[in-house]
Amino acid sequence: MFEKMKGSDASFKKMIYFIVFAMFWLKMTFIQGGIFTLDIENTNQAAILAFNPLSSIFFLFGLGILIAGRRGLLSAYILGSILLYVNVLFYREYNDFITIPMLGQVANLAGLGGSITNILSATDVFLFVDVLAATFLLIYLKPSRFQRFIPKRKEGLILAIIAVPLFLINLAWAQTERTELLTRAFDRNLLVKNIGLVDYHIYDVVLQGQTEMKKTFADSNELVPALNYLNEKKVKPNPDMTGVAEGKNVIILSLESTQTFVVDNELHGQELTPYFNDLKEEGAYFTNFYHQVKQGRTSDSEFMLDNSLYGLNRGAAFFTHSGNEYEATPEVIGEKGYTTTNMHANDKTFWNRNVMYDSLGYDEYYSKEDYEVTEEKSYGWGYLDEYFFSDSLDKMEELEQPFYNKMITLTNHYPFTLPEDKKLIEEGETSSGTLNRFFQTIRYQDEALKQFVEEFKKSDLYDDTLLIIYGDHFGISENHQKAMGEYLGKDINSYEQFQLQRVPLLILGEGIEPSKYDTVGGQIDLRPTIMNLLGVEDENPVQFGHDLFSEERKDMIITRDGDFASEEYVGVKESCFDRGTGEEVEGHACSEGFEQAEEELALSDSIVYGDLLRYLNETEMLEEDK
Ligand code: GP9
Ligand code: MN
Repeated sequence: MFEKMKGSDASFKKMIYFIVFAMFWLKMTFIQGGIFTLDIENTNQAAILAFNPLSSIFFLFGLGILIAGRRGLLSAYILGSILLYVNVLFYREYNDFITIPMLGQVANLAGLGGSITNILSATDVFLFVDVLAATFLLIYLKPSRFQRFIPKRKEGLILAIIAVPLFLINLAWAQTERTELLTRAFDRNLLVKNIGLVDYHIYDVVLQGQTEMKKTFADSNELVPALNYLNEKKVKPNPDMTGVAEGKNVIILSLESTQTFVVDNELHGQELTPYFNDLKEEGAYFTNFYHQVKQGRTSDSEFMLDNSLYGLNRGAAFFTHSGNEYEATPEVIGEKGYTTTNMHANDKTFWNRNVMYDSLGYDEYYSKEDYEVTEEKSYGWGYLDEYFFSDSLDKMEELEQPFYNKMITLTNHYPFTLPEDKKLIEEGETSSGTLNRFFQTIRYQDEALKQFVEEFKKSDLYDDTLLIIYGDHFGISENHQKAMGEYLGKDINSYEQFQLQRVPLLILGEGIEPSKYDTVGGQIDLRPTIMNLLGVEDENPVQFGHDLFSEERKDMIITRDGDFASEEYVGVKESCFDRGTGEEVEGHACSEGFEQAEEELALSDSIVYGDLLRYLNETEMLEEDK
């Protein structure tokens, strides 16, 4: 056949290109579709998966040719194959894809000893058959026999350039399934599923590059403005609350998409959260507590909870800054003898939690693989809350005490769907299906909460545990303002929209007097509040929150958008409102608040982007020397 082709050099060349490209495409498609479990849910997703290797193949092979012609193409083929295979091995062991910060774990693969045989499979040789074929085509078919198969550098350049529109098409197509795919920096399964494994690595390199640049140019002096600012704003925690929960276990229960407006509210004459409505009377309940998350959603709330630093404006710090140095709650109380854990029945890679929890100093993460997740016990996003709760209680009873355990529910997540037999209330009747269903999942979550708290109260843990329940962020976005207005019976202007960002916060435990607090605060304040209750001296001065019980506290909460609520005002998108009445007031009344918001967010960003906590000890020593 090749002999015949000899006459037509151009078509011969095209054929070689075609075979080489097609072999790699087939292999990538097989690995992505057959070895990785990427949960392809519909034909559009399957088509994206089949399309996404193309841009990387053009880029990789084009670059190879551009650098070193025919040999460059072969080198690219071999290197690309190795990259795929290392990921296959890594995936089998960790059920995850390699990131640059995780390269250390790739090295561990070599040291796995006995278990390396578990991740190697005899059929893996088929993943290299094509490498032999490519070597034969590109090396042994000597130019002397086929004079004209000599790829030109220029061709390499053209191929690499073609990769750009291919990638843009891929991205636009993927966005039909997932909006803001790259900026929201979702979990790696989603990235690989949508842009393919090789492009995912390129993305990871770019992300890492940006991070490193910011870090490289940072120095310890940059921490000083933040330290000064925080020193100035410092307030004394409430001494009456100091140590009321000393030595106790802590359960932080993060309720998915739970907003304050559902509390003590009804639909069709039925309470949406009957259990929580009663439970809140048993502890300290905060009525003006806000979420402060942005694109990182749940992960941002976790970031604030443990660091008292703001999340980022773009992307999720959990994803982009998991390699930073932190001095987070788990690390601090871990040193005081606490066992620190997370329980959440989702994939451990979601929000990069498996990596970030290590950075924050958690001892253990019980993720989906640690729960008995079956089809019957799952719906929508996965494991139904009722089962998550009962399994988690069993796990907690086994933990070494005292423990600090964060639990994150899942069922009340967009698109808010439930099996028929779990619907305890009729759908809503507003113009938004999303809001109508949200009422049902909220009601379900409350029932699951009831089962959990009642069981927990009967357990031995109850007397020795502080239970902190909060909503992670909104469930109903601005897009459903009209429907929300229909339900609440009022117009939702920007003030009302801001007030809808309140999420419940309830602190329950011995020593916590049942009371309602109208303090204005947010997730950034959780850490100092918890530390004070535990009586732990938290020496990390870089915290933007303040004890919610503090008498000295100035009412203030700043959102990631730079909006704020203070004791008197709510400042939203440059408009100013009286916080109590919601009346719009003169803009200058809010100038001070906006300025503080801007300054505070910039300082927090400088710390995260510059990885400045690594200089903490150094800077403190300098301060002491003065
Ligand atoms: C996923 C869960 C939901 O594990 O935390 O994430 P979200 O989309 O709410 O950030
Ligand atoms: Mn969430």
